[in-house]
Amino acid sequence: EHTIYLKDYAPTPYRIVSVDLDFKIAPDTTRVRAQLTIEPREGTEPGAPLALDGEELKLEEIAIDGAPLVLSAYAADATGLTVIAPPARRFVLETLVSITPETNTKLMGLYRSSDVWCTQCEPEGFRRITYYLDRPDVLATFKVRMTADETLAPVLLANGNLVARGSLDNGQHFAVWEDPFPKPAYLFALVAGDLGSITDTYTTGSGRKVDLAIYCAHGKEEQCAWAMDSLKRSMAWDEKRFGREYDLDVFNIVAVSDFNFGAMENKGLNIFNDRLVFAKPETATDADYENIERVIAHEYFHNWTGNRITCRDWFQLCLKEGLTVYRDQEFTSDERSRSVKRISDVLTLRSAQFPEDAGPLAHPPRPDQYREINNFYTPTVYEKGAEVVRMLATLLGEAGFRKGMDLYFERHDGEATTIEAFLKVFEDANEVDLGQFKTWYLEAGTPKVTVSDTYDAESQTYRLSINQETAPTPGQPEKADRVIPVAFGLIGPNGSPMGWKGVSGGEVREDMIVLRDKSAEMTFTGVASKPVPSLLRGFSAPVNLATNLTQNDRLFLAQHDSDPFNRWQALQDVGLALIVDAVAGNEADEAAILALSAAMSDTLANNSLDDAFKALALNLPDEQLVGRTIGKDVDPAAIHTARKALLKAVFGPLVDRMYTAYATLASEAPYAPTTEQTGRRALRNRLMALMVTASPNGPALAADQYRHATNMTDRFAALVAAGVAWTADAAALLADFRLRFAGDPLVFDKWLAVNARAEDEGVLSRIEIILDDPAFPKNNPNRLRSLVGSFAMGNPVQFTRADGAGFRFVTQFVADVDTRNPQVAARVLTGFRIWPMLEATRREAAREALVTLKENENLSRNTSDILARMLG
Ligand code: B3K
Ligand code: ZN
Repeated sequence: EHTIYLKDYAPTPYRIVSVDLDFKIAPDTTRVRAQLTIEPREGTEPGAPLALDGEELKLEEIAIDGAPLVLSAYAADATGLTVIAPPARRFVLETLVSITPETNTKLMGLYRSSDVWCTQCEPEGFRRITYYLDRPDVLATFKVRMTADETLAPVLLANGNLVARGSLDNGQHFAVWEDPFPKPAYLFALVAGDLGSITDTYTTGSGRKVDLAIYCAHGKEEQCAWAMDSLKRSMAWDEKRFGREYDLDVFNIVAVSDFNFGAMENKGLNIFNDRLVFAKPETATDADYENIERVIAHEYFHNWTGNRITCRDWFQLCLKEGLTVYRDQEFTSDERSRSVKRISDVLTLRSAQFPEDAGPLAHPPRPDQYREINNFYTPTVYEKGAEVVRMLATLLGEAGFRKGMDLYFERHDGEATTIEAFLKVFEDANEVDLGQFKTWYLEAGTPKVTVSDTYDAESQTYRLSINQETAPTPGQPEKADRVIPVAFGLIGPNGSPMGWKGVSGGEVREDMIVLRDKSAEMTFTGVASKPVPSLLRGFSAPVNLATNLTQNDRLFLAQHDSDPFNRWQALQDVGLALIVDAVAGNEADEAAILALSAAMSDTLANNSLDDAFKALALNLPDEQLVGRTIGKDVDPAAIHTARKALLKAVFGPLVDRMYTAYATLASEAPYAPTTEQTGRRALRNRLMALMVTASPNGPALAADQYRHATNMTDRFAALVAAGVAWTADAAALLADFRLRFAGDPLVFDKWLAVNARAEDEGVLSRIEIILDDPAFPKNNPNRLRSLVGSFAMGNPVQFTRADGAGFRFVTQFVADVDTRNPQVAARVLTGFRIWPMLEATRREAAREALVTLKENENLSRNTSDILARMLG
């Protein structure tokens, strides 16, 4: 069995000091000549074998220091090349291999996307380009020469700075790029093709002038302006907030149409999925604009957290990913609204990471074993990784956190390092012990924090009892107690913050309880009247919170809490309790429903709240959250019905008010992706969606908005509302949408996603018809994920149909796609992670579909790894 363990980590016996690559790029076959300057590390046994990684390479020549190797001096197989007894000194290993990018449907290594040659190397793609020590702790400088036909590939790009270019005979030309910063092979990149571009410049604080360019398919140049604007703001922000400047003279971004992931932070040459670059008001939504801004920032921030300081091994992936997500979250918070960003991030965490943590694929942010590293680019490594960094910042305070970060850059620049080294800089800079904190990195699972309170009027004492519990996860039956920062406040009967004289029984800072033990009993003295506690403000830790608060307490918080996150949370909690109750078949708590309706009405009317906040507040928790709260024997259809009924009960009485607000929020201003406009559209479209459910006139309103919209945000919001609810005109609107934007693949993705999310019974057969169309692009990850990924992850009722048809459709799709692109297949399959929680009929149907898939003997390592863990 091919399992890799963290405990087995050892440095390679040889170092690669520098790399000289010569690419002869041509249709069908590309030849790569590599000259690797290699030396034994200290302590390496003289003549110890040198084992290089290599996959799908055809070796044509091999030499050491210019002398060809005899056959008995090396061995090559499907996974690599071994030089049996290399010199016990520095030497140059030269290989010539041929590769075929045109047949590379895995999209790892060098491949072709719409005629452009491009690369994706993280994590293990470089070994599909040449023989190499393809692991992140081998850092070398790279010089890259590329030759190609001048007409087919007028643009030739690689990492670093351009040092030479020129014309050759036979219509060929060449370019030479040099990257002075030693880097691991996963950051290597190359692009060759016929591309358009936009350019700009940025001058760093210390006066370095950086040439910026975004390359794209011809005709899309104007759609790159927002990405460029986002890039310049990101560069300025990293200087201001973290003191980090850019370090090369050029920064290039290339947008390609076929890409397994969102984007890639290759040194000086970021390669992007084009959906995260292109934007214009007619075809991109506000959410698209925000996403582009976020990902451009994220990849740029990797230049310091990922590239200058990289990971020692792939177990440390969250060292760069969690930290960089934290940094991009902070960027968006500073550029836009901090509280709105926090709520959206928590929504993402709860919908993407919490289910992972609660299911068969649960793993710690820093795993200690893997079979296929591609399966660990997960919400846990990314989003939970960011939460862990955020907790550090919360516990140390902004200044203490910054001191640690400064030390991190100072101490580890140029290194491939570990989570231990990361924690150590915060310990050293702040003189604290983070030994217990480290548990967050090492253990999977979402802790449950339970709080209850009592008040004694006579002695004016208030008691809070708090405890933590983390359920077992696969391979981790025992859980240690964690350090949990619980930001909090007490609110008095008049709605104002309330103080106390003394507190004992726990670690309480001004506005934060730090729970370190299994439980704590805190006594606050001098508390004049019974307060309502506001707990876990700003979602100060990634936990599930259970309290003894009544529905009235929550409604009180929704009105009075000074923490916007908890105001939002309080409303959600009231709704959650009502849905859970309804699913359990309990009689409806009419008083609470009325009160929630009134609170929603107040929220809508409140002039001190901004529109984006209201858009998030005027909602009920999503169905999957309800399912997880119920926890076992879940019936997604029953949840769907209960939630819809509650939406009607809460928002039905408000339809007139909502319509008035909807009309008032209309705007004639020309589209701009500003925070103000975005918030306004978000609220207006939220109201429209609510009316589709809660008012008989809603469907007509959506259709009307669809037809008259002047930007994609409004048009798409109407399409989603109609399409998901599958209103009477949904099919007509979808048909119009498809025709209106025929020829724009990114808009086609939107169309696919709405089709996939329709909640009616007919959805599955419609998806099958779309997929079976011979013209459907069966190898493009964006198309596949928009259709089948959206179905498996975003249509819980139809995916989990009791007859098992949804499950079977997805496993059959996975088996088919797996033969061409294992990464896409494995990712779609993770949609099954909720199966153990389902009620018996659905659970059995899911299990059967998975077991049938397992009978397939040719599954990729990616898919069989997910499948094996899924079945436990
Ligand atoms: N580091 C890349 C992810 C590459 C994924 C490979 N399966 C993008 C990012 O997180 O910035
Ligand atoms: Zn990243």
